[in-house]
Amino acid sequence: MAYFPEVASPIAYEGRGSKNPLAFKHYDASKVVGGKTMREHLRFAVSYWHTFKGTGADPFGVGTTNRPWDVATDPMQRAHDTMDAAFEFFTKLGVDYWCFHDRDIAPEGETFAASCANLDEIVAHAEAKQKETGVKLLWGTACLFTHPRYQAGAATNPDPHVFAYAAAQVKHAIAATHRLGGEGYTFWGGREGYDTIKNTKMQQEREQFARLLHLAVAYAKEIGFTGQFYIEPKPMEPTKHQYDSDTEACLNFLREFGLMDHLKLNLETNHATLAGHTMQHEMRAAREAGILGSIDANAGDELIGWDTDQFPTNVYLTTEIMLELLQAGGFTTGGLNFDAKVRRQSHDQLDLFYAHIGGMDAFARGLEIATAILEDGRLQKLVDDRYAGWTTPFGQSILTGGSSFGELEAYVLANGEPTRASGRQEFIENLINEFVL
Ligand code: XLS
Ligand code: NI
Ligand code: NI
Repeated sequence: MAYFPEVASPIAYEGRGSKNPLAFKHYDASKVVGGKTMREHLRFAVSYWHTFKGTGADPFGVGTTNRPWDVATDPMQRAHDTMDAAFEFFTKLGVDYWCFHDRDIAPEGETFAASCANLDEIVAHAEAKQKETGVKLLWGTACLFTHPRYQAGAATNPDPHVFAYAAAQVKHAIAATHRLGGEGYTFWGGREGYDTIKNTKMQQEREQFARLLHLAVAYAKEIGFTGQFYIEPKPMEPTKHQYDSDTEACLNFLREFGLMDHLKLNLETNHATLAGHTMQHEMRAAREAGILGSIDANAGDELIGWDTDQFPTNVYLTTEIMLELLQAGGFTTGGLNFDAKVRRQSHDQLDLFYAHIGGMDAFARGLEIATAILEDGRLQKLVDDRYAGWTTPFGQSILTGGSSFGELEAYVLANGEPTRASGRQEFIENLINEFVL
């Protein structure tokens, strides 16, 4: 059975002039931009939880979607139907990757063993679908935040019994990811933080979280899983505070617990803005520390203060993201995962296509614009010129520890007041608009 009968054939690239809402205007998979095809640069993934399991429910209202794959009375039948719908969607959209949580694809059973058996059965189905379609797994993860047992966190729970449960669940989720040839595995600590600091041992909980990650690294080695592990920073929501609140907090955590060699970051746009940063800031901090791994592509709302996970359509934003990504040398194991959901009123099947097509086009344009800005070179030259003093013998001697306070004082006495240089912010913004407009 076809779940998306309105979309008869794979979405095609029709170019700028096209008025067909089911066609790409900018994303041309095989077009070469800066030495690589768009497909190789962008590595798009669809997230299973929003696109196939999202109901449209929000804190004020029930679900609004009516999905034909979610109707069978038996939950395992629904899980199989959903997997069929998902692979029909991936192939019609023309993406190469997908991402999932264990509990998105298979329902929790009566016991832990029953949950694992459910997962194994559905993973076998997914494996067959991947083989049939060539679609690959970007990353897998475990849902450690929905079930009531995790109300006080998973790895960071005050009860070691819950830690053990989380560890057992992560073990199976890594095994499932490995079986599906996943290129990565993500840790997003939804409840790995606190609701109130007044009942919390913060350092104890941070140590517990590090333990879980070390155990995961050891298990990956044991089973030969060579995919990349990622931490996905988020400052809050559902908890008041999450320990992996932003790139710099994660860096401190990874360094403190000896995990720098084992994990990179999966950065999400709406999480960056919740943390009071831009996505470009988060990417810059990760890139310069060598831990920029993957991206959850979405966008927040300027006025709504929660993780609205909207589809990214703002070309200025995608340009900033692609500028950082290109300067990092592009993805290796990571990709652009649309961790985004259609709005509550966009409840029919076609909306899922419109949303993803728009996101893919916005990133394709962002890629072209960012490539042009970098090839032009004027922006980089402005920045390099701004710091040119640090490349002189005088600047270098400061950086390499060759000058004392006394020598610097002598320099100032001899050379007087520094000349101030303009930061040229407006000039730079206009320069970027030369390419965007
Ligand atoms: C929630 C997170 C989540 C992770 C995967 O805010 O973005 O969707 O990406 O657990
Ligand atoms: Ni995410
Ligand atoms: Ni999110």
